This record gives sequence, C-alpha cells and structure tokens, in this order.
Amino acid sequence: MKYEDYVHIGYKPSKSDLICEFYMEPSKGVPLKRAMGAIAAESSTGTWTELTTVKPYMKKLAATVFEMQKTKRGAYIRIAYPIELFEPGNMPNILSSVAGNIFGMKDLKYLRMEDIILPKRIATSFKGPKYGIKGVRKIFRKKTPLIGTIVKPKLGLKSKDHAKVAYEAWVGGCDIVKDDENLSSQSFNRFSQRLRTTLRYKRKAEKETGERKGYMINVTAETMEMLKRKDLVADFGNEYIMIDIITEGWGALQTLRDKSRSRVIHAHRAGHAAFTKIKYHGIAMPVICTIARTIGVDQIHVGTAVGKMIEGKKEVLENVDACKRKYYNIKPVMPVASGGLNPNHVPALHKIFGNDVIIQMGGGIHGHPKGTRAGAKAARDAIDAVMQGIPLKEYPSKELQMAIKRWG
Ligand code: RUB
Ligand code: CA
Repeated sequence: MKYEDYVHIGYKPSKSDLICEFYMEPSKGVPLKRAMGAIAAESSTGTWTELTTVKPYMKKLAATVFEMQKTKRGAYIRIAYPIELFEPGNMPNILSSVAGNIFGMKDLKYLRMEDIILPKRIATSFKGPKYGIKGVRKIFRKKTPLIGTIVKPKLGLKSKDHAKVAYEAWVGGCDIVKDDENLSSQSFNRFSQRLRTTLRYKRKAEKETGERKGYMINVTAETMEMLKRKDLVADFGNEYIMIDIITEGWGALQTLRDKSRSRVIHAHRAGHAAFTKIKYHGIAMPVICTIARTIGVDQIHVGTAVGKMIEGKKEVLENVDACKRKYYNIKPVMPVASGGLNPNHVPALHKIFGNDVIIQMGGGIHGHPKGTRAGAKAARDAIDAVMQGIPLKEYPSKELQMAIKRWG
C-alpha cells in the first residue's frame, strides 16, 4: 500500500477502532493526501515504499484517515486504527504507534495530536483511577474546592524544616501539602527522613485542627526505587503519593498504578509543555490527561488560566473535560490548579472549575507577609468567602486582606 491508500474520507470507523485527531501541515511540495496518508501508514502497517512481505490477511490492519477539515496551512484529520494493532494494557506500545515516529517525518512540517479516543476494550484493560474525584472528596469529607500548598523553597530545606513548613500550612487551613516536582531524595532532605518527619507533623496538625490532612510525597525515581518509596509510604500508612508522570514515563506509571493497591496518586506534569505548548506541533494536554486517567492517576495538574503558566481558560477547560468527560466506567480525575496562584485568584478559579478542584498555592502561601500559617489561612478564608458569596475584600480576615494588599 502507498501512503495515499491509507486515506478514505467518508469511511465509517468501527466501534472498536481507536480514534486519533491530529492537526497537520504538509511540508513544502508534499501533496496533502500523501502527507495525511503518511501519518496513518507509518502509525499502523505502512512504510515509505511498497513491500514484498505484505500478506493479504493484513489488509484489515491498516489505519484509515476518514475525516479531513482543511485549514489555511494544512488540515485537521481523524484516523481510525483497528484494535488489533495494539496490545491491551500496554500504553507505551499504543503510543509508540499513534504518537511515535510520525512526529519526525520529513513529509510533515508540523503534526499535533489533539485528541485520542480509546475503544472500551483497550481503555478498560488499564486500571483507571482508584479514587478519582469522589474518592478524594471522601478522604477530606468536603464538598468545596480543596486547598493545597507546595512546600517552598522547592529545594534546599532540610527534612525538619520542610516538615515544619508543612505543619504551618496544615494548621493555617490547607487540606493538602505536597512536595515540589524536583524534590526526591537529595542529600539535604532524604526521602525516608522527610516522610517520617512530615507525617509526624501531619498527625499533630490533624489532632489540633480535627481535620483530615493530606501529604503528597514525591516518589519519582528510577522504577524499582520508585516502587520501594511507594512501599515505604504505604508502610507509614500515608494515603497519598505524588509522581512526575512525564519524566517517570508511562510504563513506570502503569507499574506504579498496578502495584499500588490503595495509594491516592497525584500526577505532576512537569515537562509537558515541551510538547503541549506549541499549538501546531506536539501532543495536546487533553491527550496527556486522557492517558494518565486511563492508566489511573487520581489527580492531575491542568493549568490555572489565571496564574503563571501559559494556558488560557479555553485550554484549561479542555483539560478539565478530558479529566471529567464520560469515559466508559473509568472514574473522573480531580483537576489540580497550580502555578503562580494566590488567594486573590480564588473567585476566578471557582468560576472556571466549580467545586471540583484542588487549588494549590506555593509562593501565594509561603510568600504571605506574615508567613506560611497566615498565608494558608488567607487561602482558606478566600475559599470560605467564595462559598458564602462574599467578595474577598469584604471578608473579615486580616490574613486575607493582607494577601489582597500584597498581590491584589
Ligand atoms: C507551583 C508549582 C508547580 C506548578 C507547575 O508553585 O510549584 O510545580 O504548579 O505548573 P507556585 P502546572 O504556586 O509558587 O507558582 O501545574 O501548570 O503543571
Ligand atoms: Ca513546582
């Protein structure tokens, strides 16, 4: 089959097909049909030349470009992939096909995967989230947005000081405290020491506040080491683990989910923008959300629309949709808004996300003029104000008013 033979606009995909949506621009001088066909061919059964080794029974394995919407420079296309092309329960395998070599082909100037729809048999061959939105809510017994913080400075604090910052945040009003994405087991703050000390302070904070508190400790490491850390977290009875899904890799994330029977998995997406940021090339964030959801994370960073990261409201809502849209019996994932946030952002965030969100503030809590505890109180008060329909400026909280003055 030639590249062009993989294009059949109007073809009706079967219910069991895996569907991908791409934006593509052909390179100069390459006909659109050839370029579209190249994507389907190279991500399924084809290559640059016709082969002598093809068997008649393989014909039904070819992917098909079945929809095309031209744009000024290229087209949005949809490709149907027969389910037999993939090994169920093997995400690296699936992505090596549909998000692999095709990004580097000369015939294409740009290619961006916009969406992926896995057929039921493939999607449900993965574990999916154990907790998801409902499960997370149950832990904290709360219906409002949850408030979290990242211990800052992100690197450098010794274990004891890290734990004390966490404690201050919890007693100030945070539900959740998390490690930063690049904190693992550096010499100044070893994993096991941090776990032990921070959990001691967590229990103290729970006792003093009468509330459930969460500690999302970062287990990101080489796979076997990561699993050891996950086990240690379980031995200490902590429900949460956090992982950097992009740098850890999809195979290792699957291993973590498979081996982790009852930890809540928080997914940090550090590095995603290397392929999600450019609008005409790479992989869009909703695809990342869908893959992570399929494998089974319970929470994932989706952008803020109002903070320091690049995504606007439209993109954030697309990410949230991928976390929450109907997806067979796979649970919705709790969206996390994080990056450059402070208490002033809470009303806008609530408008965008509704109640199903974890709002994380790092600098926006530890940068409060009166310190972490006051910063956490300001953040918590901002949530309370919004839930009561009171404008932040009118809410009787000196900590919140200071935060408004500082960043408003
Ligand atoms: C935020 C922070 C996170 C960002 C990453 O700290 O440390 O790593 O959330 O971005 P601060 P994203 O609150 O001080 O900005 O959530 O968009 O992946
Ligand atoms: Ca960070």
